[in-house]
Amino acid sequence: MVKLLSVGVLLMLFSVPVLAQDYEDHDGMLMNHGDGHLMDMAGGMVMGQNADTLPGGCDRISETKEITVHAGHKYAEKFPGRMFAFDTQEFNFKPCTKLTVHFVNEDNIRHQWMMHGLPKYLYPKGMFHLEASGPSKISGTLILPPGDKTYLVHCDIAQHMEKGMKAQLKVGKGDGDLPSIPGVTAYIVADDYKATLPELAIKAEADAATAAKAVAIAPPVKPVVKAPAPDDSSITGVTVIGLAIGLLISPFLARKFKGMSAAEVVTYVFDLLRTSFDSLVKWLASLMKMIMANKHKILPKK
Ligand SMILES: [Cu+2]
Repeated sequence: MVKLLSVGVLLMLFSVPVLAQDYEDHDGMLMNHGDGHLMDMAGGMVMGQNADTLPGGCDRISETKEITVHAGHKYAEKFPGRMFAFDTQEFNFKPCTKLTVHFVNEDNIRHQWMMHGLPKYLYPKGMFHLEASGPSKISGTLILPPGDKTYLVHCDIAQHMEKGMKAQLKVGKGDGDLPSIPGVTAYIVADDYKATLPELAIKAEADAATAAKAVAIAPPVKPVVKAPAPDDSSITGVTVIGLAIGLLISPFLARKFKGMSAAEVVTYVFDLLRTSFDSLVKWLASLMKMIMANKHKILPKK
């Protein structure tokens, strides 16, 4: 009898988590924080809610649509190598559609349905964002802008997008496709799941053997005659002198350039260079003259 009772208690204990798996509905519990930001204490959040302001360029709401998007690990099973996904990877709506999204998170972790690239004057940070912790449902409404554009929709939790929770929403004809949308566009980093691991290992070994053979067959490469290395000591000397001069004149330059624009500084530097070049030429000319004069003086004596 005690045995039976304990089995009953155990069964009840195990059934509690199963019963608790019901989806929490955030929609009735959300508090409005203004600016289209709604939140509740259970981890539900809506940002960029806009049910009544028309985006610029929309004369009226063209259509009113409602969609339900599911999110969870199980939707990624058909995409090899992915961990999370939405149940839909591509959405298409007419410009100026009033869209209500019911977002159902089916995992025991946090997921988001985050849309980017919306006009920032209407949507804070250009985003419309639904977020739900654990198995739950949350809903939000926005009005899509006019024009043909493709919007990124993803889950922004670290690595969830890279692991597959990524979609695109095309308004009108869209303006192209985004990469790495599971089942829609090619992955930027493609994985190969056609071969099994032992097959891949054999292939890698064969590749390595071929490469080794190619190296053995290739004629010996003539050693390239190296040009004599420039005298390092002279470079060091010049560098040291340059550094010393730089250090000496930098306080003067800093004072000189204070309050000058970049263009003015450049003009000043070029002017300075030109003046120093001129005086260098003059100095060389006079030096030459002096030498020549000396030559003339010396030559007759020889
Ligand atoms: Cu996620």
